[in-house]
Amino acid sequence: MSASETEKTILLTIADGVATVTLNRPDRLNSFTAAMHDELRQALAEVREDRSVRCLLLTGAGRGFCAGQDLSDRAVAPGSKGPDLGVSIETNYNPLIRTLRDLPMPVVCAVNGVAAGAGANIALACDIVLAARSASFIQAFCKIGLIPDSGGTWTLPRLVGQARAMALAMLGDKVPAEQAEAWGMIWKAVDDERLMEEAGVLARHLATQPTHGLALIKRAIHASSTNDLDTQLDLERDFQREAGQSSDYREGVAAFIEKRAPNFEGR
Ligand code: T3D
Repeated sequence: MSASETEKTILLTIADGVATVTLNRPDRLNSFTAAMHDELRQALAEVREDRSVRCLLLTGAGRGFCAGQDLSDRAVAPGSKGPDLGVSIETNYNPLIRTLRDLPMPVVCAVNGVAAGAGANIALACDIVLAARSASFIQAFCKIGLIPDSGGTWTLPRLVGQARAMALAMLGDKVPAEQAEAWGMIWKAVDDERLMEEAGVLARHLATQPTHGLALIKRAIHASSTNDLDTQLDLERDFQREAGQSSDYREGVAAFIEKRAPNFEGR
């Protein structure tokens, strides 16, 4: 890593249609400062603007994925009037979760180590989550008198059910990667040394697929969380109509009929 890279709190590389964003404060387990939020916001704006990018891969540098908010980034002295955390959530964490969710492409998360507090819920907000076997997920908020944010109170019960979500949020217990997989919290736990290779293969595969169709799948699955069946059936009709107008749909059908591999352009 070059000297300038060690100073950046966010690293962004783009290759083969995949933007890789690395949280880069390894000595603080990639916990978020205000500056890191700013850099991540800029990086994600760049990803969104770059038409060559068809998949985002999010990971962390060093032994942790992300330990949530950097608890030393602001003064919280006993007896003092606390900071307005609502401002922090409104300015930084909520827009981040909305950006990951609204990005019109698959977002893969490679959880390379512990994911705690907002770090856990940022990972769980991604579309496909792989985790190193040694990684873990901790809803650490309750240990400092806070509540799960970054969508945690919405995402967690939907992924693991209310009983587990409630206990995890109130106890702050560590969920090892294999347990997270068994509970359906994440897609897959993989051997530590294979994590980045496997995540890279997955991200590069997704970047060759019908991106517009995948973006519609993402929106439809998210919408299902709040829609009733009738509303969802109408949404599927509308999205399928839109997908059917894409050149990737025409290419997919042509490739099937001609018994060849499709060449999707993401349009
Ligand atoms: O505040 C707002 O803006 C509202 C939003 C809040 C969102 C949140 O995320 S609140 C929750 C914040 N996060 C936490 O409470 C987690 C705190 N960290 C931990 O509980 C532990 O570090 C872990 C369980 C994640 C990992 O434990 P371990 O034993 O593997 O590592 P460690 O030794 O605790 O941490 C390594 C270093 O990173 C250590 O520094 P040192 O002693 O080597 O100089 C530690 O202080 C530092 N570190 C870890 N997490 C944070 C942190 N420094 C600042 N903030 C952190 N969140």
